[in-house]
Formats: sequence, C-alpha cells, structure tokens
Amino acid sequence: MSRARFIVLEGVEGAGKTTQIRLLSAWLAGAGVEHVTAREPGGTEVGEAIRGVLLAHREGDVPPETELLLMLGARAAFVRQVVRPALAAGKVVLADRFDFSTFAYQGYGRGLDLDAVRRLNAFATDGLVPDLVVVLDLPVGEGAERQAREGSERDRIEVEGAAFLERVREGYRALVAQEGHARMVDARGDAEAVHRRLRTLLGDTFPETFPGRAGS
Ligand code: Z5A
Repeated sequence: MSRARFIVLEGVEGAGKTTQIRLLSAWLAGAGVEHVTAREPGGTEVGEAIRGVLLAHREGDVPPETELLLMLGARAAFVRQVVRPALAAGKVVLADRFDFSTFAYQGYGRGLDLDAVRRLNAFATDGLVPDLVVVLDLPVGEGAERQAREGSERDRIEVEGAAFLERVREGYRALVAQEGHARMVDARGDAEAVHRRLRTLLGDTFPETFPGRAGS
C-alpha cells in the first residue's frame, strides 16, 4: 500500500506554518520517509512568479477577483507539477497553504461568493483534495506579534485591518467544522509543543505513513 499522503498546514499569518513544516520535514527525514515540502502561492516556477506579482501589489488596488484567479493560476501548476507527481512516486507532500487559504481569504475574508470560489478551485485542482488539512489556530493579535518580533516590514493587521483577519480566522473555523478531512490544532505555546501536537495527530491518523506518536 502506498504511504503517499497530501498534508496541508493552514492558518492566519504568524500561526507557525513555515516553522512547523520545517520541523515535520526534519522528523520525516530522520525516519526515512520520502517527502517534499512546498508553499502556496508558489512551489513552481510560474507559481513563484505569480507570488512575486501578488506581493508587489499587496498594498495596491487589486480586485479580489484578480487576486483569486492569480492564486488559482498558481495552484493549477502546483497540483500538476508538484503534488500529483510526488504522490505518484509514493512521497508525502507537506504544503504550506492550499485551497482552505482561498476559501478563508478570498471567500470569508474578501467576501467573494463561496460556491463560485469552490467551483473555480475544483477546476484549478482537477478535483484533488488533500488527505488532511491542519488549521493552526492562533488569535490574530498573537500571529501579528510573532511577525513583528521577526521584523516583518509591515504588520499584516495594519495592511489589511484586524476585521479582515478575524473573518479569515472565523472562516477557517467554519471550514474545519464542515469538512471531514480537516482538523484544528492549537498553535499557542512554543514551537516544540505545537510540533508534538502535530506528530500525534499525524501518527494517529495515518499510522502506516507517520512514525508513531510524539515522544515514541
Ligand atoms: N493567500 C491567499 O489570500 N489566498 C490563497 O489561496 C493563498 C494565500 C494560497 C501568503 O503568505 C499570503 O497569501 C497570505 C495569504 C495569502 N497573506 N495574507 N494576507 P505566506 O503563506 O507566504 O506567509 P504568511 O502565512 O502570511 O506568514 P508567515 O509569517 O510565513 O506565517 P507562518 O508560516 O504561519 O509562520 P512562521 O513563518 O512559521 O512564523 C512566523 C514567526 O513566528 C517567526 O519569527 C517564527 O520564528 C515565529 N514562531 C513560529 N512558531 C512560533 C511559536 N510556536 N511560538 C513563538 N514564535 C513562533
């Protein structure tokens, strides 16, 4: 039986997705589990170019529909050039964001029609659904504080407004409640504590792929 699994980490800015992907990758490497890591938007040549366009216009006047279609353009390449080939080769894929980001940010956050967003996303992904989406849940203010400590050039709350990010967080909570393949993990506490929670969740959910509970 293939041990390939498509695992996605999601959450508001500063929730610790990048940090946790790095820790999970080190854990899997130590256990000899073949895997790839990637971020969205990005992960491919064209996806990284799209990411550059989005970041360059972060504070500009980009219609939400344009933002949505750029995210999905990057995703179409990501699925076809990274995720499907890795799964076909029997590898684990650890992704930093995927379609829940689009539902949470463009749907709940920007207010685009969720059904339309889902239909367009299904076209971009060719119907691919992750095996597990883990939402790292953190109060918006705590995520911003972490980013401020890191020295991000401009606090996301300042750029988008706290109300926008609160809608995103509530969107994530609603998605976890609706979707059977999604789980919420408390992202408070130090990075090692959050890592242990993730290892336990992965080991319990897919014991044939992941090397056992945290501490074992
Ligand atoms: N976006 C979208 O709108 N629609 C979509 O479909 C997709 C994306 C795919 C991409 O940002 C933007 O695109 C994003 C959503 C949108 N922004 N907005 N708005 P990104 O994914 O490249 O980056 P980010 O999520 O906005 O920010 P981030 O800082 O990379 O967040 P993170 O990965 O969750 O956190 P981190 O890098 O691991 O940690 C941040 C800092 O906190 C760092 O200094 C760490 O050392 C520290 N940290 C991490 N964990 C801890 C703990 N546990 N305690 C204390 N400090 C910690």
